[in-house]
Amino acid sequence: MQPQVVDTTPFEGQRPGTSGLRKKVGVFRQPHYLENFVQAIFDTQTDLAGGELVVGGDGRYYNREAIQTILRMAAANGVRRALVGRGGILSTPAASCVIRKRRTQGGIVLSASHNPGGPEGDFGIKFNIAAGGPAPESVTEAIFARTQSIRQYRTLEGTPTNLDEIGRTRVGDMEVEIIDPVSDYAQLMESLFDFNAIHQLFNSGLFRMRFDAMHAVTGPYAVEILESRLKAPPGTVMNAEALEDFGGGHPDPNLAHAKALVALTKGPDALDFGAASDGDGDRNMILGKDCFVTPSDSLAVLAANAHLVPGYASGIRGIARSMPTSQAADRVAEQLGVECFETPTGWKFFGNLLDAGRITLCGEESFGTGSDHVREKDGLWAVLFWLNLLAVRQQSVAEILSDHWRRFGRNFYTRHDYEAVDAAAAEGLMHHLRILLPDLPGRRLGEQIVRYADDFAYTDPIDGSRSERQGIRIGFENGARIVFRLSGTGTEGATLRVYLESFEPDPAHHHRDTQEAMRPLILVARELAQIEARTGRLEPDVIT
Ligand code: VG1
Ligand code: CO
Repeated sequence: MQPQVVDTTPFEGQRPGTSGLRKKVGVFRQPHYLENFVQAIFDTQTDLAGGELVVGGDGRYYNREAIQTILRMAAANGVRRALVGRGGILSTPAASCVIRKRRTQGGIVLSASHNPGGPEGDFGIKFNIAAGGPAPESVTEAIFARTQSIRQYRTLEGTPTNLDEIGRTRVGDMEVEIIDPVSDYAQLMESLFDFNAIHQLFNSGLFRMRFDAMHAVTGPYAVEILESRLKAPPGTVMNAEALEDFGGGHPDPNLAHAKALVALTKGPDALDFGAASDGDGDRNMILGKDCFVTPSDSLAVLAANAHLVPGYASGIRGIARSMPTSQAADRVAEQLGVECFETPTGWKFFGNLLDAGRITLCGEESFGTGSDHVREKDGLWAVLFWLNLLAVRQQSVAEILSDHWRRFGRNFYTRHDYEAVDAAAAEGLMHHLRILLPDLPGRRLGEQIVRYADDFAYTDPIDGSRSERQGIRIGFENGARIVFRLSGTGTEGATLRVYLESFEPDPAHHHRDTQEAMRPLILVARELAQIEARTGRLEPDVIT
């Protein structure tokens, strides 16, 4: 294998977004596009030379090709050893688990998460640091800066690596170990949860569940953990086969995209429990019989009940939630007497708090929940956590949720997404809101008085780094909030996200329909942001 230095020129727009660099497959396939970004990683992350690197992805279209490119470039850049999931597969939380367990210098994770795959779909790449988590902004900015001045990259010529056989091989001078993508992760799950109790629950014959892998990466993980180790009946995992295009679906576990699963939890023959995960296995949706647990509530419930689960039996140290996530978890933190942090959107902002031992659990409204066991959100972990609670509490999902609301009050919550909006119109809308901000406090909007209105900025309590313009926040006297943000993961136009939250202390009103209960606030948000006039949209594309 001959090392080569290839001349190249910079591409525009290689700045990572909320979670890595995401573009259409066609963009990634342009000659030198992927190579430039990967070389920028090696140029800025100098520990990788002579070190170890984990490589894997969610198995989407272009995953295998990208991995061959990365392995050749890693070898040419002096990486000593690469650990690759068999078939090029590693779910995002499993990649984080392997980086930590094997103490590597980092990992390259290939995924566009919940975005559709296939030749016309999306692809993505992100770098995770030695702690196992997504690179912080200082690192992603350094990588981006490098992509703007890059002139050359290093690679090798040679035959492709066989990714499908567990064992050791070489690329140039670099050792490559193809590892089982599931075993380290499954072992970690066994160390955290009471597998016996969950097995008993399945064995009772009284409990019926389905896990929808959405033809994405969690298929093999869920089959191994739920069906093989926990002995759930075969077929418990639906859409278990991981496909390059996710079967043409949209691997986003929410009420809009996991309709078949949702239907199974309704009606006379309803399942007791339904759960799903996304393209790369870091998101989760939790359903009970006729019952949907919002991700914000899920975080709060897990925090309030963590002491019932072996891995968290000694209590939790603190909780963090992303800014748009509901304040349900704050109430639990207060009662537990632990710290609670509000961070910008994106898992990278939890890393320092987790590393410093300030928090144990964290979550986002976007179907992301996790803990200090890895440095990514973790879909199957959340499902196992819920199963463990159901087994110990011997109650239904709906009972646990109602109980929780009675204890803490209910934070009604919904997110309205306007997708593929004209980018300039979306920027204009945000600008319009920013101009309104100073005049809002004290003003009545609909039924409520505004208490504060700002553009969220965050100073990391551990390293002091500052992140600005993280979303418009409007808080009302009664605890309700409206948040406006533009997505940082989309690949087409702009996506406007409107997050709405209102607090209801009275149990007599806890079982109202969310959209109905929140109608007045929804109308305030639409009017204030002039959504229809500015985007031409009457209704959101996706409601979660
Ligand atoms: C979205 C979510 C955010 C999440 C991110 C990555 O980002 O809102 O909470 O961390 O996706 O999740 P945005 O910028 O589009 O709102 V995943 O499962 O794509 O790694
Ligand atoms: Co994801």
